[in-house]
Amino acid sequence: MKTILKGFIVVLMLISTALPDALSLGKVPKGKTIDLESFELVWSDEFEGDTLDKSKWTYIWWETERKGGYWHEDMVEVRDGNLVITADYFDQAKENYHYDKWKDQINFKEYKPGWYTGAISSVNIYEQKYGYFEVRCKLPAAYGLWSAFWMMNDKVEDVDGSGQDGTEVDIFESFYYKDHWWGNDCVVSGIHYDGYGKDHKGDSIGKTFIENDPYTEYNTYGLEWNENEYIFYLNGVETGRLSTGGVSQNPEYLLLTVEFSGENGVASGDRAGAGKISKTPDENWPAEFVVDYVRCYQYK
Ligand SMILES: [Ca+2]
Ligand SMILES: [Ca+2]
Repeated sequence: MKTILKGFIVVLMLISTALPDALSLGKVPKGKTIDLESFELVWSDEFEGDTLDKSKWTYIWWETERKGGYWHEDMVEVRDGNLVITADYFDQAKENYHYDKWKDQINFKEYKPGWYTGAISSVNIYEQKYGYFEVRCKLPAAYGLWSAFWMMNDKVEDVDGSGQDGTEVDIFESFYYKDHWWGNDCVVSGIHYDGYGKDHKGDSIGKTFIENDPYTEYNTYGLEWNENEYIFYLNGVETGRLSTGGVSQNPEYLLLTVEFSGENGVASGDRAGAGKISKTPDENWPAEFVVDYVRCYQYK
């Protein structure tokens, strides 16, 4: 009996060490609570006032078409203590106000009638390496929307077999898609590195279900990042951790984005079999991504 048990344990150990990370989703112990006492607040935006603080963020305007819609700064507002990114359909193309100041010309695609939403980033303004990063927000709830709080740097595209140069870290992604395995009332957290082509690698902690209604109630989504691992949190409680490919050892900037399912500015009902976009009175348009704050802490 003892020998059989011993053999069984060895087999279990062999299986568990042979399992690729992608299959070990959800196996990580859960429940650690973030201890903010071991951190100090080093950067934040509480979204007070009535305009976006350009000393902290920039609108993402260099990419007009984004999947099934357009990113436009008109869709980004600060009001009632929140950043509000709206998503809606417009019969008339919105005006293109941006030009490339280095080339002195508008050098990107024109806007067209279609689905519009927005995105902001701290790129070229604020980057941080390691610490704890938290957003408090209500998620947009209309079919076809994909909202996210994530981090990047310019090395994410570099292929070196590692994520240590730079990794896209998706603190949360909310896919409000019809008939998709991700489903609603949950978020997904994960990482991507070595670009987005054939060498792309990534990993995910999988789905995290949210107990309250994340579309009408605030929740916090957090990331603790140290030299060894990424630890993801929902309302301050750990949901999973990743270190696949090696953790990024370089500073990264922040992004808050909303996208539509689809490609090349054309909304699609079938991206990954999900996200049919139709503007009917019962489908919550216009939808809003409401962000109370973003706070970045560093280890003391
Ligand atoms: Ca790399
Ligand atoms: Ca606020």
